[in-house]
Amino acid sequence: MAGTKTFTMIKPDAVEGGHIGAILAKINEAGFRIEAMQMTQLSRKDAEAFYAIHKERPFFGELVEYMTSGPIVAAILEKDNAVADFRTLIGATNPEEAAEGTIRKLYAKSIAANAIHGSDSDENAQIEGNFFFATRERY
Ligand code: IDP
Ligand code: MG
Repeated sequence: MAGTKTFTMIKPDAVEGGHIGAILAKINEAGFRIEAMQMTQLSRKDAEAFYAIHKERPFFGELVEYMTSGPIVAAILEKDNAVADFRTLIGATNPEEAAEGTIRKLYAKSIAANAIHGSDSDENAQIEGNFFFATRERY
């Protein structure tokens, strides 16, 4: 059965562009409840750990540079079928391929600076949520 939680980050380009409010409104309008939220800036060590799964990919260095370039907003979101429904709401990784009306289509600048993160599985949603919000029992 699909889980009820996912994890997101509003990425540095979208924070810098002034899109936090519009993106949170879309998230709420799509039926997600915000369970935890924090604005923070990732250190290099944080970004390398969060994206460790991508460390062999050619864009890893660029990804870490970008994700540490400014503040992000991390949040745990709750809704039925949260992971899949949130991936639909944010759209494809490459904004040029993202569907009309998706958050990436509206706000992403490039495949790297693509405005928002969404967990890709229930297991990763739990790991990623705990990465930021492990001081309290949430799962
Ligand atoms: P996802 O965020 O849609 O799940 P992933 O393939 O997991 O996409 O990649 C993680 C992040 O790495 C992307 O959101 C994007 O910021 C960055 N990224 C992915 N592919 C590329 C690329 O080809 N060039 C530069 N950055 C990339
Ligand atoms: Mg991914």
